[in-house]
Amino acid sequence: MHDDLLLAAPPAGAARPTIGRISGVSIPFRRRTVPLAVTTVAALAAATLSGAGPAQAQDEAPEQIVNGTFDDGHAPWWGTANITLDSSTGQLCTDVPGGTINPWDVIIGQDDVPLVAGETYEYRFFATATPTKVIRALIQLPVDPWTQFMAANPEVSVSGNNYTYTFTAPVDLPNAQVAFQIGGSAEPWRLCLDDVSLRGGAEPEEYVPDTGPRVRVNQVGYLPKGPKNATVVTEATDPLPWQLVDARGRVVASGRSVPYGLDESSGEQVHTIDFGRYTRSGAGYTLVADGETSFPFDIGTSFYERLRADALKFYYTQRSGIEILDSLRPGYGRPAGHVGVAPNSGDTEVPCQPGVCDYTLDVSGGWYDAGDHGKYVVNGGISVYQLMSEYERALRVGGKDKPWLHRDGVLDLPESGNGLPDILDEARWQQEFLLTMQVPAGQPLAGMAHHKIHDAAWTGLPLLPHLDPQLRELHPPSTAATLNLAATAAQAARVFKPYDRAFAERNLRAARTAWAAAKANPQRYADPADANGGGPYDDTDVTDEFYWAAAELYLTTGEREFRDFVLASPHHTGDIFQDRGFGWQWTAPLGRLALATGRSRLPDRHRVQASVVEAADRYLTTIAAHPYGIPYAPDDNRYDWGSNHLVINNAIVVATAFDLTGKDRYRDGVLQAMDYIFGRNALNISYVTGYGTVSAQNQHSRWYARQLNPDLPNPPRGTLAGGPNSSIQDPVAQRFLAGCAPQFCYIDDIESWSTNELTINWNAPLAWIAAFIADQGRCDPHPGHGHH
Ligand code: 9MR
Repeated sequence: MHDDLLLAAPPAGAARPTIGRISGVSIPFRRRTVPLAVTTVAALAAATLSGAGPAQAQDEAPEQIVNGTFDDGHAPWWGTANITLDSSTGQLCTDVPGGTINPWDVIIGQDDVPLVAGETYEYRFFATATPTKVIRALIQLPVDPWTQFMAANPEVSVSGNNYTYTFTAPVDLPNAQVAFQIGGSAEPWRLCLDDVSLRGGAEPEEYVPDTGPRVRVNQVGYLPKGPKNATVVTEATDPLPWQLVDARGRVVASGRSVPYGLDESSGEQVHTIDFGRYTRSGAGYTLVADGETSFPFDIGTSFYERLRADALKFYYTQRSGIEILDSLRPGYGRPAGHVGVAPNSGDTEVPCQPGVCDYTLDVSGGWYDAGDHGKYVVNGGISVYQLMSEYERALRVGGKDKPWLHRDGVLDLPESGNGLPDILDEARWQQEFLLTMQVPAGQPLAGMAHHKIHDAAWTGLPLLPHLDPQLRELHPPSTAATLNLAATAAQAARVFKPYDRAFAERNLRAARTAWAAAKANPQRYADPADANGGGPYDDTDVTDEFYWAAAELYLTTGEREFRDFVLASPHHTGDIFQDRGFGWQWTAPLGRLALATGRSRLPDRHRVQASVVEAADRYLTTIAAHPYGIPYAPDDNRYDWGSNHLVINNAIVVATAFDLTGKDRYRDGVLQAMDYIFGRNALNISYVTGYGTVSAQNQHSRWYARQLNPDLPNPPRGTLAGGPNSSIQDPVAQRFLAGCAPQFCYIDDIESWSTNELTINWNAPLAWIAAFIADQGRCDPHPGHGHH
């Protein structure tokens, strides 16, 4: 892969038009004029009365805003105490002070705007900003919880734009608030508003994602000797001719598509194309079929080598408690977060929630979980665990050369050069934090782990970590967190042993203490309602965590207690590799995979290995039956929160089968799963930032919040988005995606936290699988087999 292909603007004709800009909205989607037949009852009524079409009807719907033209002063508009409103020019202007933190630190508003439930409104305004700024335009409840009925984040330019939004009021309310939240800028700037209007009876808007060419490929690339598949969205019933075209425009291969019919994961009719017989490396290929030309892609190997580094480097800028150096990750430098420096209140001396404990702990360090500033032991644990597993895999399959993963300095971390492989430096940053979450000796529940530490209340976006003013609290210890700590600490004990005996021993002691504490308190579950300011991560079945922890303790110590526990667990022989994959709530597969690959004298080790291969065979069947080649097809046709990492975790089971057997079909299954992640999907999007012509770039995060503040960066290259989630729990997804077929339940908007967040537990499988595939590109075609 050529760097410039990934970084530069896409070739002419390939770029996705940002049609939404026409109406001043900068997310890439089209507003489609809704045919009269499907307009709302309210709009139809207005149209009938006036005898005109819907467009005219909305102009004639009553105006709800008082004095939106500012021709004669600006009453009843108000501003916060830190600004002065000036309407002397016929617009409403104000100088916005710099040095505020939150959007709501500076507001211009109007109160007492009536809304009628079920009525659809059109909200318009004109705005200029000097210099350009992202503002928040809201129509909301005027009191706590400030429920937003309309929320937009337009980027306002110096020359100005007209903005238009429609929404349907969910409630009757005599006194809604129209608010422009304009705080949060370090520098002062100037805003002017004009023609602010809210009229009832507008047409509802329909969101149509811009899915680009109907020929769907892995936008990053295919391995020369790997499978090469594509999908075409088409109503055609007969096979279609296709051509593979190289960068110079020559047809280098051709054939016919295979009609599939209706794909239930997308609700669309599709064909598949297999061009795997073509094996020549190169950049800038396209695939042509049904009059459409795919986004360009490469045939090569280097992109996975870059991804294994980028996906791991993600963790550096998620670090808490340390300054992020711009020299190590250009564009991402920021002060240390939560080191006990105001306005932070943590994490060096964190109290418990009231009534939970009467000590404080220094729990600084570790990684922020996701787009929030919380740190959660169960999720943080599985994440560091998968990183250490990636390292352990490299130890097993290393081959003749020193594996890349074992080198010091490949990730450019502050610790690079200390003699430890960089991946272990990064893992240690998190593992040290996890150890601090253990209840100290002498305290009630000593040896258990606090479930989590996070803000006492949810904060808004954007908010850099060091500016978070919320009280931080430790939450009650849980059995799940305790076992998660036992598992990772047991693993860390063997992984770090050759490098740092003392650290290894500290981990093993912590693991044993945690195991004993969990056995003494086997059913302390996290409260599902404990979800203010952070996620609950609740789980009422921890038998799988017991199995996983026992497996890790056994692999490290070889002791009989742990072996017997493993052999007696129902998860040791149960059918644990599910369609829906695995994650923080379902950890039995972590134990089984570890036992299948780790060195031990486990009596039924061969059966355990066979169970992994059987599961991989089932995922291969799922891939083969799927027109997008996805190893994830839940029975109920509903995609889960973070579905992309479940796809990749299933691919890890398949990759493990490759390591156990050396059979190409498993490696090929893994590559097909990655085709889906890199753009062979219904939305034609690569879910990894910076990889592919169109990639996710607005993942929900308080500090990579460029969509809200152009002075902040997008997430770094190599960041995985959560992906389609059928339950669409957030307001943006609910507004735009209602009724979505599974693959369409995703929107690359920073406010869509249920479909578009980034997390440490989603990037971990991405890093693991990228390293696995990068290994396949080496001269030795089968670095993996021969270890059973
Ligand atoms: O990834 C988590 C998902 O499995 C849960 O269904 C969801 C609701 O509890 O929470 C997700 O985790 C979020 C956590 O609660 C808070 N930090 C961000 C996480 C990713 O969205």
